[in-house]
Amino acid sequence: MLVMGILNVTPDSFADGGKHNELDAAVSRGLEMISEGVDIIDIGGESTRPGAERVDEEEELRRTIPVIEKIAPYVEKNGVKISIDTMRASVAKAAVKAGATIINDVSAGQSDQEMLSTAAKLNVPYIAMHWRGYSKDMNSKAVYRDVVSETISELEERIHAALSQGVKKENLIIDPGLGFAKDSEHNWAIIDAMDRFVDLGYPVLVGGSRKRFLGGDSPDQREEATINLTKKLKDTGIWAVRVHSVKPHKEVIGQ
Ligand code: PMM
Repeated sequence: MLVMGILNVTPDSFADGGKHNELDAAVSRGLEMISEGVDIIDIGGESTRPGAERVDEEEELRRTIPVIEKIAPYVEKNGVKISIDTMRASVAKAAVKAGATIINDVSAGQSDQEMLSTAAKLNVPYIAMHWRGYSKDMNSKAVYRDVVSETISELEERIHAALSQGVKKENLIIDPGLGFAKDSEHNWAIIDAMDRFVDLGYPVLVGGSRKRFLGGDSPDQREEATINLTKKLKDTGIWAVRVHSVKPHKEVIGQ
């Protein structure tokens, strides 16, 4: 099981804030993750937390591309990959040009009409996450009769869309989208049924790190619960966990 380390380049991501320090802080966190044994660094410039507003394309490019360019020279020799966490085809394209080799699209092609064909052309692994709409009002879409079956069938629709736009089967990775249009009980039901997602036959990425369903009043208070989640997922056959802290998860996995 692999560890994907989260590198969010958003104004609230680095404690000392300020645009001047943002690039340096992001690059040094990326290099720190490499030294901790990360497998993939997931770089994103748009917050997808519940309630978050969208950022414009120019700002997303400004936040992410320089970080990728600066980290890219260090990744290959350490056997690490960079993924770009974006819903925009243009950002995915620029990121791959700058050195990213995986596209992580939380909307699974539903936000940008050009995304699936762009991913097909770029011919890199493409992560398709279960998504019902933008963060601003996604909580109102957390309505299910059977969350596991519905999440699976909606993911299957996205798999079909990706394949029909030319994304190769061997490049597809799926993600149940913990916390995206899902209440706490929905997230836990999905976690308990992880074998059904693995059985779909695609590598499965799970991103539960520090999310609200883990309890606690702030993201920092959810670190222990995040580590326990990785312990729980360890033997389910999933491909990777997407987490903020790399080291404890590498330890749990035992690599
Ligand atoms: N979660 C967030 C952002 N990107 N990508 C994937 N594939 N899966 C996720 O669960 C996911 C994601 C939001 O979490 P953050 O604000 O802590 O980055």
